[in-house]
Amino acid sequence: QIQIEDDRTGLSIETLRRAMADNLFYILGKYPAIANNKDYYMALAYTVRDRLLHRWLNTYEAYMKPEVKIVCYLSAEFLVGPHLANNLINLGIYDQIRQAVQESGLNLQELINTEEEPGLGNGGLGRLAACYMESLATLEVPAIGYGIRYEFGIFDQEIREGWQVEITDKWLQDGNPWEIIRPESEVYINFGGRTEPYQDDQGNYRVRWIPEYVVKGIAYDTPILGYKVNTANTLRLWKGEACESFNFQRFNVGDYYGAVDTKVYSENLTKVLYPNDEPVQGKELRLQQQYFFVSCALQDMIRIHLTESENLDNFGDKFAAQLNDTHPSIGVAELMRLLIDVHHYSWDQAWDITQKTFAYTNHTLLPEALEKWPLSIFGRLLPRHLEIIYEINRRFLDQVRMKYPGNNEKLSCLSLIDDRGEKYIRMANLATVGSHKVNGVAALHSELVKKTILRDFYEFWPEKFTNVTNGVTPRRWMVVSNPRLSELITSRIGDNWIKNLDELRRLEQFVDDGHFRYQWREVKWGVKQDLANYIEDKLGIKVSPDTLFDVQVKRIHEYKRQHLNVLQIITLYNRIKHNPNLDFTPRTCIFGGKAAPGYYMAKLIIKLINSVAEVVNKDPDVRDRLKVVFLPDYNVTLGQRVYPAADLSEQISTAGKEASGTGNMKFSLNGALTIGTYDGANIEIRQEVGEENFFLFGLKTEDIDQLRAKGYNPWDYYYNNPELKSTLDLISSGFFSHGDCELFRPLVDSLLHSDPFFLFADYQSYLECQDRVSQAYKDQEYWTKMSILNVARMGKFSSDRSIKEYCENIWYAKPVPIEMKD
Ligand code: DL6
Repeated sequence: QIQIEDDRTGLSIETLRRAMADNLFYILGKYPAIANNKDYYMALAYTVRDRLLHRWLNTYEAYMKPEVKIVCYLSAEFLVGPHLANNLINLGIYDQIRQAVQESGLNLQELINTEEEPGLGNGGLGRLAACYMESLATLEVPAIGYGIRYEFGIFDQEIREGWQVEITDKWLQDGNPWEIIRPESEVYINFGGRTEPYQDDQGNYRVRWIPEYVVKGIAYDTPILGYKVNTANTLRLWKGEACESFNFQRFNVGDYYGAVDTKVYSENLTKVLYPNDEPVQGKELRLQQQYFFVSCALQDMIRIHLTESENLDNFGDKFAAQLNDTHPSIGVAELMRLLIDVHHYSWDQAWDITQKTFAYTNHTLLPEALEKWPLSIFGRLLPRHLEIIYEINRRFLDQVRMKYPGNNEKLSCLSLIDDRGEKYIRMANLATVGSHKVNGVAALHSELVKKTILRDFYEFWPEKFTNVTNGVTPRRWMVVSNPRLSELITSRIGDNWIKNLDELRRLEQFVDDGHFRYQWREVKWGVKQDLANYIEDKLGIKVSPDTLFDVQVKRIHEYKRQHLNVLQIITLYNRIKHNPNLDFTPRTCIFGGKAAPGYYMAKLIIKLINSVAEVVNKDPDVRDRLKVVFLPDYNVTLGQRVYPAADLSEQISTAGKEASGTGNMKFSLNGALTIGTYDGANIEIRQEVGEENFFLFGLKTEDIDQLRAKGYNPWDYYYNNPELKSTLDLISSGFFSHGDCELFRPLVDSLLHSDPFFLFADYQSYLECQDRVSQAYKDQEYWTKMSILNVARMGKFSSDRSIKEYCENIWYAKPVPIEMKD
């Protein structure tokens, strides 16, 4: 007997199979005979979505209750990665679906592989937002993620003749089965124009904003399901649309193209994600994007609040809004505007609500990433906000004057306006003043925030500053991406670790169990073999899982020092060339990562990696003991293949430059050992896993400061270190560039003449450390013990822990378990 509901919710193999076939026919309009894997993926995705809709709707309803506090994560980026496998795991229906798919004559993994991932982020910051959304749901904390539904996400990377080529990312091309459009949640966003004072009926002085144009924001919702709970939170991404998509007035006077002009203009707003290039100052569209999504979010929050409350007095109790870096920090001025101009609160009331609502996370100390907007652009686009920012600044600087009478230096540093030349709005200052808490993303980083970029604010408000060390979700980064290791772990300690990562500690008891170590190695070997197959398939390069897989995957940036890794590889190559029978631990050096399109040096580093690969991989003297591979188009999906297969994780940034890193956590959690500097979360990882299970090298932040103060001269290192010298000379000689001595000159010259990221200073220490790695890898039993201990002690780096800290210290938000109603 067949019931209709069954098809949407049932979990028997037979029902799942039928549901998929129904969706294939009724949603995709295809018969099995003409359907391809993409069609089946879509049919399956709808089948899964059906099964989480009940949870999603029940969750939404529960959040409407006045006493429920909702965390609103405001982020210009959400790098969520593919949804299907994660939803299967979190729903707890992976095995049923696999069987149903198999009984339909298909292979689940193949369907999973066809999913186009939404690349709505550049790297760490966007991926962190995604991990946090998943943990919020798993911990049953009410949350909405607010961001932008970019039509084109981060570009796809191809490698042609060793160079990066950027290809438009068309992730929406085949449709997106996970999102639901919510036309009823539309909002209107003003831009440009002017402001005008007026008196209302009661004689109050008010200001109204008469915009030049208005854009409509349309909400697209994606459910973010927690692991084995009923909570399905919402990721609400906004798309820009014209208020009126067709202008009849223009059409009637014969202006056919003008008739759709505003549509084109408005939709441009959310067309494309900005790659994190050089400074954004001149990029007006970027400021428009930021204001657009933040205003959409705040208006949405106000609407939600007013459905259950009469006024906004308790807005700060209903919502905690987290500013993910300064990108959404215009929200401070926007909430003030909404409260004062639209809802008629007094300045003081509005300011209390605003400060109570917002908190700000800083993710970088790099000067080029610190946002400041020229006043000219800002005032033209957001005239009312400029007035509000001036008033916030006036009041704030009065407080500063009170504390530091006559200290103009302090006023100038703390001011929201930089007026030392062309005037700018300093977004980090705005975010700090408008928030009740400011946090960095790892212990060292949070200390550096207090000592450097926000030093004067820290002195002024020490209690505002705190740290929340980043974390990653073990559901995606272990259960989904490394099922073999997850199963092995579960076979020994049960599966509670998936929700309580500290339980991994229980693995320590098996570290001396030879059979367990054998199984551990087998798992690693199998996953390495999979990656080796992938590499051969994609690049035609044969690599052996018996070699040490030494991996550096992350955005390409000089501060991350992929080129230090390359210098090391060339040095190893030189050693083999000088002594072909050298006792050498065979290594496969794997790289992956995108360079920002406008960042020439980063692109040249990619070219260098590929050029070195070309020479080393085919040199018969090397005898396959050293291989170099650059994996094109590194993204979340590829990360899921790579982290589990690594033996060695390269975390070699210049000390003080990597705010936290999260790749470092994903590697270690999957049993790779880290070679790393004293930077970001490396420090805390080392503390947790034990000094003896971590390969530390290089200068610390204070050493670098001293060296800089003393006068750093890279030439000294070049002349005094023969291996370094011959490595550099080999690059300059054109050996890796078919005799072209000019190709890599910008890189080599930058190192010799300034070396801003202190590669030469760390080179020797790095090489010696790599020698220790090679030595350690020879003793596989010992290496396996270190690998197990790494995994066993990584509990701290679950994003569940980070989220609990945010809830306790910053958001004051509590779990709300969802009861299922029909
Ligand atoms: O906090 C997430 C992530 C850190 O792990 C990285 O260390 C850091 O570089 C990254 N920061 C950015 C900065 N972008 N902006 N602005 O992506 O954040």
